[in-house]
Amino acid sequence: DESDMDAVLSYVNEHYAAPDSEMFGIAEDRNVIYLHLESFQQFLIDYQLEDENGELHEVTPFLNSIFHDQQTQSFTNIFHQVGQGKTSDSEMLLENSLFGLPQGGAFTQVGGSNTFQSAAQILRSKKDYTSAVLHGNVGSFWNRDNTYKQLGIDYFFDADSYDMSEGNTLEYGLKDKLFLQESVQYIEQLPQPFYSKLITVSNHFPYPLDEANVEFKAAQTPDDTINNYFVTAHYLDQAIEEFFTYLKDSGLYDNSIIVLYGDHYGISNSRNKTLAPLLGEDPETWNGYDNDMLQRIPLMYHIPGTDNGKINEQFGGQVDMLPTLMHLLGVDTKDNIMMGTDLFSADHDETVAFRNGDVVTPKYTLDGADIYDTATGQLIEEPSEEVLAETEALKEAVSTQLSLSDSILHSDLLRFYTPEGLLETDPASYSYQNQLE
Ligand code: GP9
Ligand code: MN
Repeated sequence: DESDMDAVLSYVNEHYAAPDSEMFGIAEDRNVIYLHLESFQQFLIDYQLEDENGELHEVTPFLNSIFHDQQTQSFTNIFHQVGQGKTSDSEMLLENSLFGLPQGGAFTQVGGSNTFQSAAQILRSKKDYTSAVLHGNVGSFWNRDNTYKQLGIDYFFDADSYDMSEGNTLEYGLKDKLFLQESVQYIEQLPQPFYSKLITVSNHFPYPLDEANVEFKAAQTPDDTINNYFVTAHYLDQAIEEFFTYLKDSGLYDNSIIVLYGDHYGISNSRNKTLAPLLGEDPETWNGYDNDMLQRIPLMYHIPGTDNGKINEQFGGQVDMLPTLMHLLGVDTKDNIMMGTDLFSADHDETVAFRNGDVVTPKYTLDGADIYDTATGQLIEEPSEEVLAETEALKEAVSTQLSLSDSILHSDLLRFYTPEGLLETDPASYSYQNQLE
């Protein structure tokens, strides 16, 4: 009930990480363009697949160039934190800095009824932003159509806004190249500044692709899911490259911040021993630590016109994306209810929670009952009292963070507390009909 909000408020006050003064506002008043890289894992970045002649082929050359660009703040130690809600859990994390639920999908269970203090709503309130989500699949998938109204998303361009004719789609919707090409006309018409998210789908399990679009040779393991993952990732890379060209042609590029992120793993743990040799690892010694390290996803803030881009090694998760973005846009988050902290802040909390309660920090990786040294990957077989105390505290911290997030969602706690200056969301005012033409 209402008093549960007290625990949330004191956690948030204590946990708050003040912005770094160099980074605060470096993307002020720019349009935000989130590019959702479906099932995209960090290991693909700079990865080269060896063919049967021993030749190496870069899988995602364009994304690699963005990763190394001086206009990009890139990260190498960001982990996905989704549960069974997969894509929609990643959306919950980055729109609200709240975790999905321990079971099922939060969008499905509470997305259509809860009160939120979302990115869209904060930016509308403080900076007069318009907001939009674009996705080439039916709007009801993951209950997005209802959830986005609760999030205060102004425009939702779903399958109805795209040419979904037979040859244009694969199992999970419109092919990425077509989706991104058609999307530009919509974002071009949005009142600026706008906050937008484009959700791709072609790099989705089990990674099918029509012959005409295959421009990369599959891997040669006994597992076709793994083999074709590289093929669809390459297609996604090309689609993103084309999209950057459209952005430049439309004039939107220069006054936007483009944020690229992976939503969750594409290769499940049960397949990782087959993947291991492609990563130069021995399947025989593959373990829980190795699985955990593969949960890293890309996160890149591409800010045209800047030149202080670098590859950041801070540890963090998707829960940190909302405060990080707000601070880049020059919006402080002191009064907001967020479970994560700004990745650029000196006070950023590098304790990363997996949805199942496992933990990664720069020092320890806690996988079930196993304790690993994160830097070396060594299993700590007989942990000292000190190590036990430290790792217990980490488990405790993560369990507090997850359970406070769960109580917010389960008890709809945000209806009891509105930060100063945050406008009320009116879900009934959105129909997602009669959108821009
Ligand atoms: C469907 C797409 C896929 O619209 O976003 O969701 P996922 O299966 O990855 O959760
Ligand atoms: Mn997904």
